Amino acid sequence: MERTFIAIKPDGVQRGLVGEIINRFQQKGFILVGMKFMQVSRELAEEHYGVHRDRPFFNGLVDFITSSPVVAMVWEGDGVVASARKLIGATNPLAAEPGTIRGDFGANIGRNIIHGSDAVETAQQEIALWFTKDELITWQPTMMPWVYE
Ligand code: D4T
Repeated sequence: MERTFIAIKPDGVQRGLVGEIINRFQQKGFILVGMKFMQVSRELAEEHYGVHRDRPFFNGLVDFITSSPVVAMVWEGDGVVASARKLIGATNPLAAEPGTIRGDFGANIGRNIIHGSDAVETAQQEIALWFTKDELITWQPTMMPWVYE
């Protein structure tokens, strides 16, 4: 089944939104397969956001992601990559729909609470960057027949 990489950014952790965010993914029916609370190194942050290296906000973004702990997670489910992006909402929280995580809790693009992989291939790269294989657990929640036909 498909997997995606999700990170609750320093602002989401500092604002006490960890439980709320995990709840939304659980209630949707996705399966948690990996999770860790971590202080991100500059090296990891620069690699994760490498695609933005030449953008004006890059240094500020790396400063922000390394400024305070994050919760890194891997979630599994049919279509989880695209669906997680919908649960998260638009990059700019001011444009994100109410009902999405950013729409409900954010007010600034530089403090947008959560990251989610933008494509299946990116998800595979990000999962490999943030997690070792033995940190991911393949398991079958007993609720599965009640979520999937
Ligand atoms: P992430 O990658 O954090 O999930 O965000 P998105 O996938 O929704 O958006 P992105 O890659 O375009 O941006 C990465 C990250 O940079 C911050 N950012 C972005 C910023 O501070 N200023 C900006 O102008 C942009 C475009 C927010 C998210």
